[in-house]
Amino acid sequence: MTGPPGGGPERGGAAIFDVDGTLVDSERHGHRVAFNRAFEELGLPYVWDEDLYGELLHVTGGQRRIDGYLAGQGVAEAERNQLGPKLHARKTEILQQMVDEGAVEVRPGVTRLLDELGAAGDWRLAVGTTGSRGWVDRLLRRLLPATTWDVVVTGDDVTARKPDPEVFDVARRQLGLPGPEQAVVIEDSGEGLAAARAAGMRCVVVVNGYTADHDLAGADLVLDGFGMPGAPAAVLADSHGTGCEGILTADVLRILTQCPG
Ligand code: XBP
Ligand code: MG
Repeated sequence: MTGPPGGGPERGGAAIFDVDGTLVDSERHGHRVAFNRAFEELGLPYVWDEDLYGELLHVTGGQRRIDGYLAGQGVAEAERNQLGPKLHARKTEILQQMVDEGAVEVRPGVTRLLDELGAAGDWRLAVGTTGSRGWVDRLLRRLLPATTWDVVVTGDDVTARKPDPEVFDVARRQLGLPGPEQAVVIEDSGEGLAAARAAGMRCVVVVNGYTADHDLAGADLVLDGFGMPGAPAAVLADSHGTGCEGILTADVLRILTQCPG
């Protein structure tokens, strides 16, 4: 692969991908449906509609999301401590089933970018998600079988959730990167962006229907999709002048890992 346009660096770095909303469009018709089915199975009266779920998504981590919601419904802490883990475990099983049934889809352009990074031969690939290992591994195996991940960090491997940077700090350590500047994070949300920035990493945000109105100040590049040849995404912000024309490529990521400051 020749060097990127604009005389960018020859060597790649590490690309750390968020999962929900980034690699896959998993929230509106995936997790949200799984939560509602778990509520119904346990005889609870709760239904998270699409608008309410968009608000609840600001609480990262499904178990925390359930706990915060139940607290808001006036459920006492002792009962929440019983009910929350049970609900979340069942929801995770339901989501795994939904993944197996093809209910969750990879976002357009993701496979193209991952193939490009793999073919370049000098990129390390990682996942940094708040989601549970229970479904993450299964989803990566089933939906992105051609991608070899050097590191996969999930919500089960950290104590704090995004916007805390722990998930990306752990990914950097496991990748053996000397510093955060060799890594570029690809995220979909304000919480993910804040976590990446707190970890000292460059961050590309690929917004989706739930995150287009998030506070994305400080993102190094913002797109409304990964883009495909002939079907570029909209470039919503390009603070380093990468020259990205709506298709997120390995070259664009390469340039971002070398931007000063
Ligand atoms: C998004 C999340 C996750 C999912 C639900 O994670 O906050 O909690 O909404 O998955 P990310 P779990 O964008 O970091 O991938 O119920 O397994 O947490
Ligand atoms: Mg996300």
